[in-house]
Amino acid sequence: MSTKNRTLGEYIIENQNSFKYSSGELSKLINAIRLAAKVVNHEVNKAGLVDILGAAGETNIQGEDQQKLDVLANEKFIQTLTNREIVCGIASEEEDDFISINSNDNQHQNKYVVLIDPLDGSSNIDVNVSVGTIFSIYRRITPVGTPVTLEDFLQPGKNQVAAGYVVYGTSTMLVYTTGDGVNGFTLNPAIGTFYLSHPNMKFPEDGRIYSVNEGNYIHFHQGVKDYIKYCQEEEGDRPYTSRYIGSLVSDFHRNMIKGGIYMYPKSSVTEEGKLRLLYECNPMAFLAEQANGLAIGGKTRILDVQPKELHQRIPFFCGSRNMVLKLQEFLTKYH
Ligand code: P6P
Repeated sequence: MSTKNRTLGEYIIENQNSFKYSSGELSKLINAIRLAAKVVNHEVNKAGLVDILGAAGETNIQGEDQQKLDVLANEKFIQTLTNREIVCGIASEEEDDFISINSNDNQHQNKYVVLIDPLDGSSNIDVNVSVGTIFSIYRRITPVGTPVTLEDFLQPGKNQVAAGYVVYGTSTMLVYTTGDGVNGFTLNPAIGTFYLSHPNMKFPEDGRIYSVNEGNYIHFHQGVKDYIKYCQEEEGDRPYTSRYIGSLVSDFHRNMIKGGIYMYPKSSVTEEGKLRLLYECNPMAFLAEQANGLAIGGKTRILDVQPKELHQRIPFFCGSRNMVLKLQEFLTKYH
């Protein structure tokens, strides 16, 4: 079947058998995420029209003001995944602890756990800048038929069976991998259908865009400072262009299409960095490597890191292979 005009539903069915664990459950899981993405997209697109903006009056475990859309997106994804009885557990940026899913008749028989950042970049909501949803999927490691445990969520990123994001931008896209490359699907809002618009997405090996919050420059470690100065020097194809949206999904998506590097380093203020390993860095790192890019926490490959707690943070550098390798040269100079 030609890839032209293929819908996400058709793509999932056609590729179900190529997935080594194909039992249909993962397909149902991706379909559930597709539905939740459409519901959240509808709310995000009308956010300015109804009184849904502004903080919901509560703070999450990160100590961040929860925007009402954060709360809504979190509820929609949890509700959709729970109702379809496909997962045995869910962890979310917006939930202090993981949620064990067990309906009366299936007694923990499902084998996947999902970790989500339901609305990343939510501080951009009130200023009408793109935001995104990030998801990460693992097979549980404790026995099926028993309640899910924290161990099922604290797996290294290399164990992921699928990962992806939804970017609610000038158009809404669902971009995901099941370990066999990265494909992007664009929503036609008129009919509520995602179409394959970006087959086999790849990071260009080189890029000329660097994405970092330079307002934190004075707090960065010397290797990061030296790399930023390297990007700004006049030599060869430099100086590069600085582009920073403040929304990981949007910066990542642009860099994957055009080439570039995204950096959220640790600093003297945020000693572990800001981004969360389990539901931000690991899924984006899986996508990056599936798209011929790289993702490191400094000297280490993100996907090799053994998590210790649900909401742990990690420094994050991700994007075009040769840009990440050049940065790593600067980082290792001081360690
Ligand atoms: P800062 C959004 O809160 C987020 O987690 C990422 O999406 C984004 O890249 C980063 O934090 C922005 O953080 O400190 O630069 O505002």
